[in-house]
Amino acid sequence: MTRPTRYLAAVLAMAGLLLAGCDRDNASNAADTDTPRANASEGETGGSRKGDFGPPQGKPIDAVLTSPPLVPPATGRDYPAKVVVSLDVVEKVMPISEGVDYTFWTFGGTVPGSFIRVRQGDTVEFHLRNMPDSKMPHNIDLHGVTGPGGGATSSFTAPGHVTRFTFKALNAGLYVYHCATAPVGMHVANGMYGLILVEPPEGLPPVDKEYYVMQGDFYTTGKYREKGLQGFDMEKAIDEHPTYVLFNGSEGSLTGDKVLTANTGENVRLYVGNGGPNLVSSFHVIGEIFDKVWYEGGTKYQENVQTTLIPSGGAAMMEFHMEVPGSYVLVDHSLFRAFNKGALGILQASGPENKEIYSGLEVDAVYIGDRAQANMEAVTVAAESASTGDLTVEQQVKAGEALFLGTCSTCHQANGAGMEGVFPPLANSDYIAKDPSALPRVILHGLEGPVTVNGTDYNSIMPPMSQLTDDEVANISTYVLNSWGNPGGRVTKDEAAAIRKVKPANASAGH
Ligand code: HEC
Ligand SMILES: [Cu+2]
Repeated sequence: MTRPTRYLAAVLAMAGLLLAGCDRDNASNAADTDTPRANASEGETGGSRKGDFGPPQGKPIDAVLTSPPLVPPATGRDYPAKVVVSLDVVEKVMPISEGVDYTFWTFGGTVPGSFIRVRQGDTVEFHLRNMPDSKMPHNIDLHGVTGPGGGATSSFTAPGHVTRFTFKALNAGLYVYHCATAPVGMHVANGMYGLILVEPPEGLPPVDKEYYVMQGDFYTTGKYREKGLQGFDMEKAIDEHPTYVLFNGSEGSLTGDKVLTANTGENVRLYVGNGGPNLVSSFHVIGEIFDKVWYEGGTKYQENVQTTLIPSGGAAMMEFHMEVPGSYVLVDHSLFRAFNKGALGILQASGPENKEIYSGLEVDAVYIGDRAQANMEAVTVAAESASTGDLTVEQQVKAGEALFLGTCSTCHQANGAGMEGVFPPLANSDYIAKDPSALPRVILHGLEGPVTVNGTDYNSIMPPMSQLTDDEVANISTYVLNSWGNPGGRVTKDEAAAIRKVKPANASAGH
C-alpha cells in the first residue's frame, strides 16, 4: 500500500470501529500495525471494571446446560439478567476405553461437565447439588468468578447436600471450572472440570456449528487399554505419567458413530478446554488451519494458526471454514498422547469434492489406524472370557485379528505377506514354525540384526511393542499362529507375562 492509501485505510478502520461501538474484535484485526491506533488503548475492554452493566433485569432465567460435545445456544440478550445454574455432582462408573471402566466424578454426569453459557454483566446464582449416593464431598472453582476461591470457598458440598452462591460475571471469556476439594489433583484427574462461556455484551459472531471439546489426563492402575474396572493411581498422577490423555473423558468419545460433523461451506467454532490436571495441550486439527484462535479463551484473536497451546486450567476458542470434505483429526500434537494414550477425535466434513483445493483420495488409515474404529468388541469379549477363565482359542484369534490390524499390519501387511526385502513375512514363516514362542518374544522385545525367513535374509529392526498388555500380546500371537499356514497353537496371558520379564540377547535396543 502507498502512504496515502494506508492512511485512508487507517481512518476507515477507525471510523468502522466507532460505528461498531463495542466491536472489540476489530482491534486485533487492524491491518496496519504501525498506525497510532495499534498502540492506543481502544482495543481494551476495561476488564472487570467495565463489566458491571448494572442490576439484573427481567425475570430470572434458568441456564441451558449441555453435555459435551454440544454447546448451549447464544444468550441472544442485550441486557444483564439473573441466571440460575443448577449443577449436579454425580460419581459414576463409565467406560474410559473399549472394555475399560473407571469411576468418574462428574459435574452433570459427563466428562467434561455441562457447558454453561452466560453474558458479561449477568448475575449468576449457582446451585451445586451433590447426589446422595456420592462418596465424596465436592465444590466448584469457576475461573470466570471474581472472588476468593472462584466459588470454592462457598460451595463445599457433602453428599446429599446443596450449596448456593452468587457472582457477577464481570469478565468476558471462556473459562474452566473444576472441583477444588482436597486432594484437588485427584478430583480433577477423576473428571471434575468443564467450561463456562461468558459472552461479550455484543455476543460472539454467529457460526454454523459449535462444539465443546475438553482434554484431560487420566491415571489408571492398569496399563493403557488393560480391560476391566481400573482404579486411580496416585503415584502415576504425582509423577505426571498419564495412562490416558483423552478428549471428552473417553477414548472413542469423538470417533466411530460419535464424530463431530459439519458441511463444506460452513464455519465451525470449537470451544476447547484443558482440565489437566497435569498436561498442557498442543491442540491441533490435522488438515485444517484455524482461521481464528481466541487464544487463552480471551478477547483477542490470532489468525491463521496451526497448533494452539492450551494450558492446564485454560481454554481457547477456534474457528475455521470447511472447504474440503473428509475426516479431520483432532489431536494433542504431543503425538504419543494421540496415538498411544487416546487424545484423538474426528470432525467429519460432508460435501462435494473440491479438487482445486485438495486433490482428494482419502485414506483414513494413514493417521487413524485402529484408533478410529469402535469395533474392538472382540478384544473386550476375549478379556471378559479371560477373567472368567474360559477363553477359547477362537476368541483369542478374533481379538488378535482386530489388534493385528492396528499394530502389525503397517509393516507385515494385513495378509501377513510382509514386503519384499523390507519386512519379513509372517505368513508360513519358518522362523515362527521353528519356535512359536518367538512370537510373543519378538512382539515384546523387538528384533534387530540379521534374520533369515523362508530363505530370504533381512537385517533390520523391529521396535519392541511393550506398550501392549499381556492379553493383547497373547491374542496377537495366537492370531498369527492360527493364520496363513502357520502351525497353530496358542499363547496365554501368563506366558506373555513371563516373556515380558526376560529380555533376550538379540532384542531390539529401543526397549
Ligand atoms: C515398524 C514395522 C514393524 C511392525 C509394526 C511390526 N514388525 Fe515384526 N518385524 C519387522 C522387521 C523389520 C522384522 C525383521 C527384523 C530384523 O531384520 O531383525 C520383523 C520381524 C518379525 C518376526 C520374525 C520374523 C518373521 O517374519 O517371522 C515376527 C514373528 C514379527 N516381526 C511379528 C510381528 C508382530 C506380531 C507385530 C505386531 C505386534 C509386528 N511384528 C510388528 C517390522 C515390524
Ligand atoms: Cu470433587
